Amino acid sequence: MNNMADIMKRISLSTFGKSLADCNDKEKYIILSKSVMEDIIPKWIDSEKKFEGKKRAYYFSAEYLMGRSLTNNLINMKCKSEIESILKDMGICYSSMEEQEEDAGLGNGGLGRLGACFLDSAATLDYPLTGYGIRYEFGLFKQLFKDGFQIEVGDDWLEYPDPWSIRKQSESVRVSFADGDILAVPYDTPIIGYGQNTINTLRLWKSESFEKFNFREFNDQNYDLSVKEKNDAENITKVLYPNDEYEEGKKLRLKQQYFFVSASLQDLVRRHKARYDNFDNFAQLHAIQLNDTHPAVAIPELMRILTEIQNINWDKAWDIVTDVFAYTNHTLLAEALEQWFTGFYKTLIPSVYRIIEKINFQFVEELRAKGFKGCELDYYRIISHDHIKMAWLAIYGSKSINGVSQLHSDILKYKELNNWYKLSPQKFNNKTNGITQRRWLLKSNPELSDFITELLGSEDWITDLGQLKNLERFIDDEGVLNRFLEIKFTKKKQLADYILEKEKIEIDPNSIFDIQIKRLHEYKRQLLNAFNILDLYFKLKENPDLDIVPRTFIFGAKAAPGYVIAKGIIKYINDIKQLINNDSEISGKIKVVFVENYNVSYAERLFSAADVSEQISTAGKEASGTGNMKFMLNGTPTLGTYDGANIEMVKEAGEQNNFIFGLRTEDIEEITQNYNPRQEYETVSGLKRVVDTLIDGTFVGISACMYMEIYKSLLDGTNWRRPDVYFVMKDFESYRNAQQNINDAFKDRIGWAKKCWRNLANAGKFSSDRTIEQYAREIWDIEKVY
Ligand code: NBG
Repeated sequence: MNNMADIMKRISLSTFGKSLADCNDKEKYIILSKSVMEDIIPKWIDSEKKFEGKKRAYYFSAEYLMGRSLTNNLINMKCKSEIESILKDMGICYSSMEEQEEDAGLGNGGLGRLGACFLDSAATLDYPLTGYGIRYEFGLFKQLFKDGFQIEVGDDWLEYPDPWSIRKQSESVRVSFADGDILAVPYDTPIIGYGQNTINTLRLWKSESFEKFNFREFNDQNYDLSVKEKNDAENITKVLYPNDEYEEGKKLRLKQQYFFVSASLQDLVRRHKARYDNFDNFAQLHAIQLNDTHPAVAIPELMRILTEIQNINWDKAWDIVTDVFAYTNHTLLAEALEQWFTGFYKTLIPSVYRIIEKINFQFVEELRAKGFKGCELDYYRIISHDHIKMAWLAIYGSKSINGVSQLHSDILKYKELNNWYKLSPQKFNNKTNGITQRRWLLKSNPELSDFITELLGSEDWITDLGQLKNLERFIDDEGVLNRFLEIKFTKKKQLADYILEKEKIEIDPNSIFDIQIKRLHEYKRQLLNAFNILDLYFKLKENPDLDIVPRTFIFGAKAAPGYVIAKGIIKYINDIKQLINNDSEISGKIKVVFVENYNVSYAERLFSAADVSEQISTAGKEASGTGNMKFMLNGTPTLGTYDGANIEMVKEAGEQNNFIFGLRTEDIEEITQNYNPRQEYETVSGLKRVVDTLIDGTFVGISACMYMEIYKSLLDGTNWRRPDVYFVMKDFESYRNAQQNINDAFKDRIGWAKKCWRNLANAGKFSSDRTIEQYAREIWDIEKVY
């Protein structure tokens, strides 16, 4: 990077109107990022050119959880140390500037982060993949704790302008709703592949009104009305819905979906028409992946554009559409399957609704011709009981449907979507999720990364994670294993310092760091973890000399603001934290931390410092999980159920190097009918004692009501749910045993390091590079362009 210092000085003057020396860290961060952008942009333009005329893939996703960009970009540009030293010469400290960047938190959890990892991998592998989505003005809420309760605060991530995106005003498009037209303005962010050979684009749309200001209303002194249209339009992309694995039938949410999908498709069609005068080759040049059903309205929208605007006949258009789209399913939870009330569609986007009716009609006719009738046929109706089933629409309109781990894809095929599988078996396939090693190892754990490079004698693993397998040869090398343990200790100390600063809790890096970080949901069973902690606490109270390795239990989780039980569980864990951390009698043998505002940047610190990875969902409920892979990549054994990708991870790294417990999917199927958690409650030692803390006054105050609800959900159920639907009580004993095994195994330091090492060495399969290769070859049919 030539003359970086000069560029920064210039940008400092033009952006902030003062000299660099007078700028604060935040301003300096922006100046540096803008300077980096100046370097990227010409390469970005070239990269765009090399894809011209080639088949390209498009990722349609309502969420992208990008986190911070600065360091990641410098790493992928391979110029981080160079920049650091230039800054040092200028008297600027890189790390304090790095901390100034807001996380781009435009996603809820795994689904949005997967999109971000995919973009990184595709660019690194030189695949033409463009991300399309929504530029939310407010991302996922910031979480605060007040007396242990979660409080949500707006995430104003654009308070300072985002230096990584460029507004492309001239490429705006018009999106029509029944109640008026909205302007969709694109903001492009470069996605820099590792080594900078390819720079792809993430294009996010912002909603604006055509009429920014109504002069007549203003003159009539109707000040609110003078900006009403502007405000209404901007509301569409104002805020990300904070629901994870739960769908809310809100009109605004539907508007968001249609808004970004329509804008993106219009963008593709416009570009296509600039080069070709018909659509005969459209499917040969476009593959669109629907990230869950949130963008599934793309299917009727493309039909509408092709038939009503481009005047292509219906059958031909349908052939194009069903050759372009592919759909990824991300959940097995019934409450997360999107259905839209037809009334919303009819009033907001009637022209699209009419197309869905036609698609539904066509499908029903097809099925009738095949001999389907009665309930058998009714099952498949896309519109039924005044609702549109978005998954049905996505499956019918796509050429491919995939789950995100082998278990999940099998459950889809043989159970949840078995009828669809029988209808079109060739559409079904699996694409086990992955994560990018650039962010989740190279960036977040440079210490371990350097060590790996040193041992392997090359950096090839950065773009070919399978190379980690070659670390197996050091499995009996105590020198290596000790170095690994030292590095882990360093990461734990760094985390301990950070937690002291942020959470004001002192933790001991010699204790076992046992970490559960993910969205808060009953099926993920943070409650199981909490019960075991309490059980251990009570045992320590009875016997303060109990021989255990000191443990630090760390949680990080946000609950959807309207999810009462999940919020109750957060409060409960915070209460447990208070009880335990303030009890001098147990002399710090166990500690509990619930980190505030868990996000991508916090995650980077947590994954790399973990000794134990908690992946304890009810078997058959976690579609894949990707946090599990981030721990594994940092050499952390999994304490987990046979669920999602855990199964494949353990297959790679060996069950003996992980701690697997609990019911399996087949057990659950077998016992569900007759399961009565009261039996466990009465007979499993210690269980009643911990469960009763929900109601016996151990924790008092205004949370009592929430706890009563949790208690009842475990023991009594409700009229819409069996007691303990997630089998917390049933799995308690086996979980506790697995925790005891961890305690025992951890004492043998070298034995423990070997388990960690096996996990690290076998994490290669879980690179999102592998996943993207599979999507590219098996679904999108796109080529790398160098
Ligand atoms: C989530 C699943 C995870 C999975 C991610 C990414 C939704 C709807 N699903 O198990 O719960 O890892 O998707 O595929 O957020």
